[in-house]
Amino acid sequence: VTIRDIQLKTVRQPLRSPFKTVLQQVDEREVIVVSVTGDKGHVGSGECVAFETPWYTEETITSCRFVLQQILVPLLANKTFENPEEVWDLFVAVKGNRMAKAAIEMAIWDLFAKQQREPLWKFVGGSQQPIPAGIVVAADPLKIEEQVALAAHSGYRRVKIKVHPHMEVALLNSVVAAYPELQFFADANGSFQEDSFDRLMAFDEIGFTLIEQPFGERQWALHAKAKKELKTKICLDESIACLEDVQQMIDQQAGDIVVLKMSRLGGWTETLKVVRLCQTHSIGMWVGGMIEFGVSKAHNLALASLPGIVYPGDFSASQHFWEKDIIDPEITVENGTILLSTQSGIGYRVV
Ligand code: OSB
Ligand code: MG
Repeated sequence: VTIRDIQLKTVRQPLRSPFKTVLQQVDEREVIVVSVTGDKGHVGSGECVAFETPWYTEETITSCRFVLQQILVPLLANKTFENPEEVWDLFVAVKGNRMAKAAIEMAIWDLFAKQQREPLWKFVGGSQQPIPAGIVVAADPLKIEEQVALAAHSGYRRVKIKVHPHMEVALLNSVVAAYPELQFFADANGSFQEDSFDRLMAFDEIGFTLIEQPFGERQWALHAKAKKELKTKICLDESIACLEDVQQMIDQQAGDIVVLKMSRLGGWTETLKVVRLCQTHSIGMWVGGMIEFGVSKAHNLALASLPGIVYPGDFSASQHFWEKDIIDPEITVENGTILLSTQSGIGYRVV
């Protein structure tokens, strides 16, 4: 594939309802949609999902726009690639900035799949179909019961609840106990600390399938202690920003499960390396969300089709966050699952 043209387009939309975590409240979302045209006229799409400020990752949508426009687009101009992994090799010249790199790298993977007239999920070796859906409850404690009820009513079978050390265990207990047919995850976004370890122990009896990122992203020793002392599986999200972080988790026995965020890892090439490493070490995986639009979701659905992705990811319907998604058709959840598209590439038209 020879790169003929790269376009960046900013998309901005309010969320249908605020997304509240201990770290930040998100009311509105801005992303950059990357379109890469190849020499045969196919167009691959990627989506840069960095936030407006560095509350979740170090990169911001503004830093990504700069790196994309000034560094990555010129670097790729008129380049020819035999396979999409070569893009990552070219990117070693640029330090860090993985979210910016991911957006354009993923567009090129889509382009390769389209030139081969193959759905992206098959192109990357995926087979699982349909994809189990999962929804996130990120709201005031008073609204948790109502939102879980709504999720269950809408057919979701996996619900992730945002938690923090000061949350009432009794409330969480009653919610989880009320829906024995649902799988519950807890996501702490690093809100626990050494002095709240006993609070974490109190969460162990609730019946969560896993607890995601209890401690800070560099807290390997605390996570290892949690893995040792809790029955509930420990899952790392923010800690996993590159392949070496996964190796660190394995070496230190700091977690049981990895959340895959292709945007944070730098795109498909690095993510596929992480998947292989996790499979070798029997580490469970699932695909995390970024309150993103359909282009990013479509890539993530392809990722979720790979063997080894054994837990349901952050896959809600387009209309959960958005009045109108940027893909056609929109993503819909049927019987708690999402069907993969049989069209080539990401399988959705970008509108
Ligand atoms: O920690 O998983 C997280 C959204 C934005 C930033 C961080 C996280 C999240 C989510 C996923 O929890 C929400 C989604 O897109 O479904
Ligand atoms: Mg998380």
